[in-house]
Amino acid sequence: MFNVCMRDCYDTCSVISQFKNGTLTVRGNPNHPITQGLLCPKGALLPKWFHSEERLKSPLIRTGGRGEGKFRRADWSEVISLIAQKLKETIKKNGSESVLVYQYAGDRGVVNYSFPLRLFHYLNASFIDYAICDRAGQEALKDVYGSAVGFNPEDLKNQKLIVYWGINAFWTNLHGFMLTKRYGLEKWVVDVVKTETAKRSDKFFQIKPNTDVLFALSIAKLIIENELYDKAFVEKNVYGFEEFKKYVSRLDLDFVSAETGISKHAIEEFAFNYAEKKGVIHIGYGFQRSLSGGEAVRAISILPALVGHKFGFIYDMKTIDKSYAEGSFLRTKPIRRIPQMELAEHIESGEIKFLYIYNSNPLASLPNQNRLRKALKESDVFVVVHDIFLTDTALHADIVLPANTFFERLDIADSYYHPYVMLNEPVTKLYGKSNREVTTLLAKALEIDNPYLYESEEQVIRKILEQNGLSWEELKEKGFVKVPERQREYKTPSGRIEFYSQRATERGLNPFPEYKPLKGKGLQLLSPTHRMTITSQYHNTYGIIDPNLYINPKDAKERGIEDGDLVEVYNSKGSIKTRAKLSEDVPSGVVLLYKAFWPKLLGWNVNFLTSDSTVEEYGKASAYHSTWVEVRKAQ
Ligand SMILES: Nc1nc2c(c(=O)[nH]1)N[C@H]1C(S)=C(S)[C@@H](COP(=O)(O)OP(=O)(O)OC[C@H]3O[C@@H](n4cnc5c(=O)[nH]c(N)nc54)[C@H](O)[C@@H]3O)O[C@H]1N2
Ligand SMILES: Nc1nc2c(c(=O)[nH]1)N[C@H]1C(S)=C(S)[C@@H](COP(=O)(O)OP(=O)(O)OC[C@H]3O[C@@H](n4cnc5c(=O)[nH]c(N)nc54)[C@H](O)[C@@H]3O)O[C@H]1N2
Ligand SMILES: [Mo]
Repeated sequence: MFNVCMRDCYDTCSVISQFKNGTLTVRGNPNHPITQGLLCPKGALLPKWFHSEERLKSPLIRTGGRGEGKFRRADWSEVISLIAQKLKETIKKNGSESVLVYQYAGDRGVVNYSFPLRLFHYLNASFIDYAICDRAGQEALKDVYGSAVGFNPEDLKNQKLIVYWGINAFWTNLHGFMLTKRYGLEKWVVDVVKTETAKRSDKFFQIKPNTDVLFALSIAKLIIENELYDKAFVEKNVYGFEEFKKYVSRLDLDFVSAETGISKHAIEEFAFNYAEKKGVIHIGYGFQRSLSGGEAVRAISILPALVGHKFGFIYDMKTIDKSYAEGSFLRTKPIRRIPQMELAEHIESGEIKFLYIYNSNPLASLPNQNRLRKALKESDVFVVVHDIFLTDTALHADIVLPANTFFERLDIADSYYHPYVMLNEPVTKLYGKSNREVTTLLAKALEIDNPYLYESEEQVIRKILEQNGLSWEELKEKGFVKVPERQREYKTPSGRIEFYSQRATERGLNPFPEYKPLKGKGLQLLSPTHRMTITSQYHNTYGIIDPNLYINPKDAKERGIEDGDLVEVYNSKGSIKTRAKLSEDVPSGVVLLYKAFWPKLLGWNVNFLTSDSTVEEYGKASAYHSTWVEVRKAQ
């Protein structure tokens, strides 16, 4: 059978699976042009996740206090009618906008991700404005190019150089990393931390956090002043070049070097070699989650255009129109969206009375957990959580619904990295119901007879393929189809690549990327990805959690901390205790805790410390990395 690893991951692998004698086995699809039969360590362990004894098998109804973990088992008919009744009551008493559907990164299946939204559109409920992950970069690239869609990784085969800027590709985009290796590209890394990607690359530019704007602008300055830019391309395609040239001419390289921690020689080396090799820049998602992330992406994205490399950045793909699955046409009232990072605030205010959560574990993944948990405990919001496991979020629900996995249903998935749409077939059925099945049951219990709420997976998939000019037969045969590349224009106000961004000025920003020094109190806490997990997934099933605080030996010494010591990490948001791990990979001034594991398993995760501030000008983008902490030896 063909499956797709549905995790929120660049690679979106095509998988071939088998279910025999009660056991699932998986291998990579060798014919897939990008993933080429290789599974990452997480993917190879999927059967362990699938067969996990911890999977929810029956719906649960809360019997104790919220979060206490006391539930009773119930059958599906009881919980579905309870939810339907509660929905009706809430809408009647508090209006349809008091119902909020919160879903996100759990499963990328086109049907599974979106189908429940049909019901919530039909009910005119409130939705989330998804700003937790890549928002700042999306906005920044729209400012410069009119869209965040960049380079097709298949075309890397004709390239000389890839720059991994703020992305730990060896962990988060393994197949992309292998592709650049196969094609023999030179690899450079710009990162704060000496990551596994940095260790496996040809050049590493270790930058101080939040200073990428300066580094990118100084590279632009050198390329321009040494006449290494592509004059013909710039003249034809760029808006505001002369003003930009003036803007960067004022930069002092000694200042840049002091702020970024990158020597003048290394800045020159980057600029001259980059201009010669016309590298593709893979702009990461991780690093733009900070107060300076949007400005940084704007500055970095100018570099490929300067050297005449059309769309020479990787950020997003957006190959197909999937909106049919979501069915926003079912609404009769304008949509109200609640910023994802402001969930706690909107619970505190009492405006949300019914919260339906699926495909997401906000009680692990959202910042400022102490505030969110307090808000939930003190409010009268009715919470339904549909998940495969009893996560922290499920633990705080009034009703928990068991979900099945992508091995148990038909679906398709596209990728935000490569241009393939892939087929996912049901292999067997173990426990739980799909997001679509639950939606249909709820629609029935609510006595809604709209046919869109009862479509089968195949009906939705066929319609989407048809709308996008893709063949169902080819998909069935190969397990994947390629989405043809379309002619692309710059959808900016000037129709050009805007070095002077008119769109940015409309939001009160400087037309050119601006450097604003960010200095908090104490040590800056980064919370990037871990190799063996996808945000909060697999911690319980793969049994691998690295809860250590990575700290530079110099910072540790100043605090009398030795390797392995129990330390307290604290700030105004909270305090946690863990072991210190001394590491030169993390520069002085920065500490690192891996992101978002299950708090249930250790009593905490990094999001008990992270900042929930957002960047207003960049669509209320998250800023996890703009968190500062102090560390001391624990008693
Ligand atoms: N500190 C810190 N926090 C972060 C980040 C960071 O960098 N630092 N990164 C952020 C980013 S980039 C993201 S994208 C978010 C992601 O945060 P979330 O949206 O919370 O994603 P996951 O942690 O993957 O949780 C997904 C949940 O969906 C469930 N699930 C999986 N498949 C299905 C299914 O088919 N049906 C149903 N109903 N449920 C399913 C899983 O079991 C899991 O509990 O986290 C953010 N949190
Ligand atoms: N194994 C694994 N893969 C994943 C995920 C996972 O949890 N685990 N999550 C998935 C999701 S939801 C997403 S969004 C992507 C994220 O994929 P990545 O973009 O690779 O994510 P991160 O590891 O969060 O961040 C990348 C790097 O940014 C660096 N960084 C932080 N601040 C700065 C800065 O100011 N400047 C620079 N230059 N670098 C900085 C960090 O040190 C880190 O190495 O990965 C997806 N794939
Ligand atoms: Mo993400």
